[in-house]
Amino acid sequence: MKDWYLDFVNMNYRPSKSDLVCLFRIEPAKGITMKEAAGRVASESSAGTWTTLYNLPPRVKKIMATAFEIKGNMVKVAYPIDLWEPGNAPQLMSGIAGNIFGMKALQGLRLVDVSLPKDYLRHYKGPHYGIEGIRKILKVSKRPVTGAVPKPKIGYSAAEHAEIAFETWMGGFDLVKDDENLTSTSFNKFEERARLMLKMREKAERLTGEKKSALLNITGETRDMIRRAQFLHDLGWEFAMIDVVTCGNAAVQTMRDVCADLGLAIHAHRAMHAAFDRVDSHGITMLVLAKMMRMIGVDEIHIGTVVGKLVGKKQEVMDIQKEITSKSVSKSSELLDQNWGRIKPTLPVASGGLHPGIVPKVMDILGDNICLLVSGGIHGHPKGTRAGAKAAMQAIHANMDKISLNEYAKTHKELAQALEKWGTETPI
Ligand code: CAP
Ligand code: MG
Repeated sequence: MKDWYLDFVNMNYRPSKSDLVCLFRIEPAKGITMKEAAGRVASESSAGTWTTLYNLPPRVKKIMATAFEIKGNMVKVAYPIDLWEPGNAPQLMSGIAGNIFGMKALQGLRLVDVSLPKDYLRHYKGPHYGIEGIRKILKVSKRPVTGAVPKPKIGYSAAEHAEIAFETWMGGFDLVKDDENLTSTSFNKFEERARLMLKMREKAERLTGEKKSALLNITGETRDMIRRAQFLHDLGWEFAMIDVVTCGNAAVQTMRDVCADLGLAIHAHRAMHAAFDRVDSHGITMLVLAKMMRMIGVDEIHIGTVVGKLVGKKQEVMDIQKEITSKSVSKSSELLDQNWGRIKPTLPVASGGLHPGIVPKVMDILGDNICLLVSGGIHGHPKGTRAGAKAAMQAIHANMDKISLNEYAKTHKELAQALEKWGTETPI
């Protein structure tokens, strides 16, 4: 059947400065050449369709995408800027991450990276606070920002939740985070939790002399999120947590401005990301999701730990960290070049299966300019939450002072007790 897919392929094309460029990993279906597959991806994600048409207005030619580089399975596609509505993040994903994933002509397709040109980025504000802003709120300049989720992740009453929060703060942690599936339940209403946590925060700040805060989960229908953000603001909280994948780009765009106006930094949980970023041969990388979230403007986002309980290879996690914290990223085999201009950096969050015994391993890979969430790894401490948080703080200080955990444990009993229980192994 005659088709026009190959009109979307031109190996001599050089992207213009204003083109948005995507890097795809393409696995053609049987009987389809790589060039044809590349043309189909470029066509279906821009101005093409499955058959030749007869009365094309000349404008169509100007917004056709072009597959311009094929190296093995890796294909680069350039998209004219006029294809994209300024400031419309859902529309971008409907294009570069839409129908193309379902084409029968492909056995597998992965959106590996997207290079956002200045002409596109300029319609987004990026993080309101960014890394510097978060550190200023918490008065933590050098070490990792620390936090924990009460565990089990759901089931406590608001009062029980607040009690655990107090213990976590008294153990030296900066933040207490709601879990991704805790919003407002019959046994733990959002408003009651936010009020009771406030009382405990004030008590912990008085007793420790340290700044404490919380990542209260406002996830829900957007109007509920606006109401909850307003409620947090009225109580004097400084952060709001959003499950950005289940809420969607549009809601995150709305909440970026609502939270900025209310003086709330956004903590982005990425629950559901592994539904599309886990399988190398198909889906969308966490790198792309993290770039979209920095562009829209979350202040911190989970990127993985490499050594914890959840998937995330070392190179991948380090690439994501580089991408959300740098002013610009130069291209490599897996990365496109990216200039972030005036968009502030987003703080990487490492969480998932961490305990004091493996905190140094995470810091050795990701450094100190991160938010470390250690949850089961403090509540499971033999002497309880407060001792667990102390043990995690001791592990952080040991690493920053370049002292081995075993050495440090000789004079820090909470760390010794944690090592006794968990050693330095990774939980599965
Ligand atoms: C971690 C966690 C986080 C995961 C999310 C959980 O708890 O609260 O949601 O870290 O994964 O529910 O498992 P633990 P990621 O510290 O007790 O494991 O950070 O990779 O998005
Ligand atoms: Mg969780």
